[in-house]
Amino acid sequence: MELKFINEGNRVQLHPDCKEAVAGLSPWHRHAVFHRVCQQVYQSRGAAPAPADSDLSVRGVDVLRQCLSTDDAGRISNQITATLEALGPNAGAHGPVSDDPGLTITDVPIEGGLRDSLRECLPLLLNSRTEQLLESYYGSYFQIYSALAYRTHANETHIGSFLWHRDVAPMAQVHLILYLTESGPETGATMVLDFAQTTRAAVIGYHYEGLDERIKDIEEIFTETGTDPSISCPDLQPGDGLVFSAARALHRGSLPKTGYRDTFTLVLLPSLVPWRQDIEEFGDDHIFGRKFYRTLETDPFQALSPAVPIRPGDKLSFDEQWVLAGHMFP
Ligand SMILES: O=C(O)CCC(=O)C(=O)O
Ligand SMILES: [Fe+2]
Repeated sequence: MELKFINEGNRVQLHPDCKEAVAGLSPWHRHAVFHRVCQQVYQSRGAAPAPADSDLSVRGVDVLRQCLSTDDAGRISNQITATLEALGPNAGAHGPVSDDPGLTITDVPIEGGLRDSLRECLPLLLNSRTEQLLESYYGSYFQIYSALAYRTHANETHIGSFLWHRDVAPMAQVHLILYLTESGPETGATMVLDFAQTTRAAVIGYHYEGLDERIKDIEEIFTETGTDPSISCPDLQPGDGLVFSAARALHRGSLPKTGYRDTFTLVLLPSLVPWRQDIEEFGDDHIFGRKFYRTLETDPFQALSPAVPIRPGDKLSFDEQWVLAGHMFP
């Protein structure tokens, strides 16, 4: 299928004649086609991506040291405490809001002074070195689709994203997690398996497991292969970040053994324009105020990727081999 486009300033719009064809693709495929368009636009602007030889490109995970000073990270963590305290005595500032393990994680509303601080963090997180890392991974510009902050309290029971999974998301979706508290075996962390091991797990049949099928110990499935998984779980200081490919690399959070873990996550996707331009044109409500996280069910060809309803019969079926294997493109 040849796609036609209409130029609109720095962006391109899909030609109306092609809309139906693109809408008929699977959500993964539609997002991959959009990514290809982003790569062509990037190259046509004379931007040459650096070689994709970083750990993020080759393995699917990389560490970003000292995006913020330890003091600044601690100050934001204190703002999270103040934000939750202001919501009431049982809003998750000093303990989980209930015994339900699902409520071990407290979403923090990003408003007021906390929002000002996190807005100021964006250029520190996406500094020129990280911009280069991401642009070489993508071969294109990228956008911040949304950002979320959460406080995770100590708990024995791991559920949801604290069990091994891949996010049901466009293959290009990258998460950048800024740690505001220390990360390590005692203090809570994020564990990632690289692309090669993720593919090996997919061959055995472990890939996009639903919430009820996810496991806590990935060793269980690797015993079948006679190999041990090599899990990446770097110790991080407050102010360090972790960046990983959320749909292509198996990962899970690990809960702190005492106290709490504070994190700020950026959800990144390919873009026709540099990430700053979306903010200059549209502000940052879409970043800090999003309530819709099912990024596959969005239209990447429209600015800010608004949600599009999944069409009847267009269920998310996991039968595309390239998706299961964790490839970026079909
Ligand atoms: O909280 C964590 O450490 C992991 C979160 C996660 O699964 C994700 O960002 O996709
Ligand atoms: Fe995840």
